[in-house]
Formats: sequence, C-alpha cells, structure tokens
Amino acid sequence: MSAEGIPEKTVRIREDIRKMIIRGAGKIARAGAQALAEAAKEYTGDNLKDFLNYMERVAQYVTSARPTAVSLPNAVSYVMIRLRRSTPASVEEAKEVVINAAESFITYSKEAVDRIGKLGAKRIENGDVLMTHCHSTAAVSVMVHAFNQGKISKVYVKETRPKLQGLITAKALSDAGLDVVLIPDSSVRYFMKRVNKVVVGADTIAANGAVINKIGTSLVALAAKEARVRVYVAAETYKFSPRTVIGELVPIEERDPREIVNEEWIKRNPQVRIYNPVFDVTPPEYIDAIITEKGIIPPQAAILILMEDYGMSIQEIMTKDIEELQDDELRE
Ligand code: RI2
Repeated sequence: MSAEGIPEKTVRIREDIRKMIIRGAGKIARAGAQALAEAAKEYTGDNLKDFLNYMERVAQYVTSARPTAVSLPNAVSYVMIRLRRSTPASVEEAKEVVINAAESFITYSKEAVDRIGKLGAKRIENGDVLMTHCHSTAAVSVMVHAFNQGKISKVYVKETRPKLQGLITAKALSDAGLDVVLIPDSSVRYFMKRVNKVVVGADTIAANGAVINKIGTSLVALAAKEARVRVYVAAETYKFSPRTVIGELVPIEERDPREIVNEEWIKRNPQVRIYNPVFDVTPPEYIDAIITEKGIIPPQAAILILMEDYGMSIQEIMTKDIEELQDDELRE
C-alpha cells in the first residue's frame, strides 16, 4: 500500500505509464483499466460507500499518470461510469462491476485495433510506398494488414527522436515481412517525394478533427500536403476527446530534458534552456481521413463520433459549466 492507500500493483502500473515503460495511447488505456481492476481486487474493506470513494481516488490517481493521450481518462471513465451507474448490494458486487468493465474495455480495445487494420488496408493500393512516424499499434495494424494483402512495396519509418519509438515500428514491420527503411527525422521532406501515403496513429483527436500525436507528426503532414501525399490517421474512438467539444485545449506533455541531452552536457551548459514537448497538433486540413473501428471518417466528422460515444458525458460537462455560472451569478 502507498501513502494514499493505493495498492502496490496499481502504483506500479501508473509508474510504468509515467516512465513510458508502458507506452502508446492504446496500451496505456488498457493498462489504466487494468490498474483499476487491480485496485478493486486488492480492496479489503466491506463498506460500500468507502469502496466507491476509494475507487474515485484511484481513478484520479491513475488518470494523472500522463496528460496528453485522452485514451487514458476515457478508459478510466469507461470503467467508472459503469461503477457509478450500477446498484451493487455489496463491496464484492461492486468489485465485480469494476473488474468486468475493465475486462470488456481491454477486449474492445484489442478488437478495435484489429478492425482498424482491416478497414485501413482498404485505403492502401497495390505498390504503395508509405511513411510513418513514432510507434502506433493502430498504424502498424493497417500496414501489416495491407502488406498481407500484397499491397505495400516499402515503408519509410522515421526514427522519432528523442525516444526513438520509430525503431520499435521498424522492427515490428520488418518482423512481419515488410520492406522497411529507417530514416532520420530531419529527412522527412527529402524522402516525401518517393512516398504516396502517410499512415500515423493518434494520442488524442479533438472535436474539430485536429490530431494530437507524437511531436513531428505535424511536420510530416505539412511535407505530405506540399507533395500532395495523402495522410491517414489510425485511431480507436476512445482517442476522441469529449472535453474539446467545449473548447478545452489538449495539454501537451513536456518531458525531462535528459531525454534530449545527457546530464553532463546540461551541467556544462547551464545557460542553455531545453524544452522537450512530446506531442504536437496537426490541423484537420492536413489530414485526409481518420480510420476508426467504427468506420473511416473525414477529420471534420470527429464531432459525430464524439456525440455518438460521449453524448451524455458532454451533456454533463456542459450542464456543470452552466450550473457553475448560475452559482457565480447568485453570489454576485
Ligand atoms: P497506439 C504514442 O505515444 C505515439 O504518439 C503513437 O502515435 C500513439 O501513442 C498511439 O499509439 P507515446 O506513448 O495506441 O509513445 O496506436 O508517447 O499504439
């Protein structure tokens, strides 16, 4: 047990997410759901109200592991909404609700990635040369499905500094049999003229269809637009952000400067400031389509997915805003 009474297994999962030992928006969502299930299993009390309060605390704790990928809070909400709406007669029954909801989210998420692969492969044509950025299991799923249909001739994989997730993609694609060329990030425009489609993943999709993904994605999209190369984003619907409907911005995670240069260099050059933002925003005009498990949509249709999947939560968020305003007005 940690100081806040959060069990060790849950603390470990959150730490693994925070340190990026578990990474990738889909994986951290599944790990988040698992962290809640572990917390429920480890709970020893028998007071139902205490259990519900405890789970709310755990939910907040897990959600705060990383700020940008909305898949994490959406996964946590998926479980917590089911708990809040349930009417368990005992702690044991409430635990069951949490464990079952976490399991069903994890199953849904894995199936969604596979479905995205099958759907996305339909947009890939024979002989296509692709470019990708970072490591996205959803994007890899599209490329591997298309390759298995004999469609892809080559994939340019960007290294993706500073954490080099491109190397994970390069290995995954080459293990699946694809012809892979690993390239430095700075060469994106140089190679773009040999490419005819870009396929990337997403951490968060905003209501206006903007895609928040690993830093450098917007530059790939920019170079693609200049070269008239199509850009596809592979993303499960739990990567769509309900709070962006009311105009909230997506926080961009900034990580340790030591991911860019080592400690010694920092000590020798204390006058140099270092910034390490790890995501950027690609505007909808730079994206041709978003491949979700529910279908392929233009980025401008992101709001439709959000209203279908999160309509009630969005309504609640909006009502809360209005209620706060009314309270303010009463106080004036
Ligand atoms: P999947 C990753 O973030 C990358 O930005 C990747 O494009 C995105 O998550 C989606 O990944 P990070 O955790 O869910 O490496 O498609 O910072 O695997």
